[in-house]
Amino acid sequence: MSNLRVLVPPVSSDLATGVLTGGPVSEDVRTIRDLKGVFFDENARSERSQDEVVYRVLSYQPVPQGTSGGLFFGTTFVSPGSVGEECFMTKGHFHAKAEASEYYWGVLGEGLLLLMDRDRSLKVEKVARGSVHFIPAFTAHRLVNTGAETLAVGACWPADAGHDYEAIARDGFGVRVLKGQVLREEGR
Ligand code: M6P
Ligand code: ZN
Repeated sequence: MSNLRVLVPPVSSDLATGVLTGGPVSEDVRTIRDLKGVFFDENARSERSQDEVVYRVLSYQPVPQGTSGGLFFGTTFVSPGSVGEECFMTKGHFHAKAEASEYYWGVLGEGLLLLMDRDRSLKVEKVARGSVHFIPAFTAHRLVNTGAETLAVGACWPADAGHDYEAIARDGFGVRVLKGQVLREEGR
């Protein structure tokens, strides 16, 4: 027998905050400017400070995007706030490889996970510290911060899932979350 070296993995996730450190960790930031057409009240969005951060995503992508069999790991941090009465949220997406599924889990804060399948059937799940959310194949997903603190949500998704933002930009998500209200949005 011979000694085998024990390695320290390159990335850590702070379980209390979801913050990823080490490398390589990438950061994507979405400001009010980037979210044109996402909120119901586009006027309210266009009139406010465009540089305000709505959410950011830290991710660890150890294999090239598109790698079959690979996995990515990340945390989404959605700021507290609203555009008009509508709570801050992510753009939301289907996967480009539509059959790819994903896990989300609540780390910090309070929010909702909006899920919409290909027939536009909706499901809304409560996101809280420790909640585990399986996002099935063919299902669009969007996070909403309904609380007063940052919402941090972990995610693990296939490296070849990709993002399809078009369908939601065109047809909407079918549900709008205002402060204290979850409303079905009909006929768009
Ligand atoms: C999670 C994952 C990412 C996604 C991010 C932000 O971290 O699902 O793939 O990019 O949330 O969501 P969106 O791409 O809809 O803005
Ligand atoms: Zn996804």
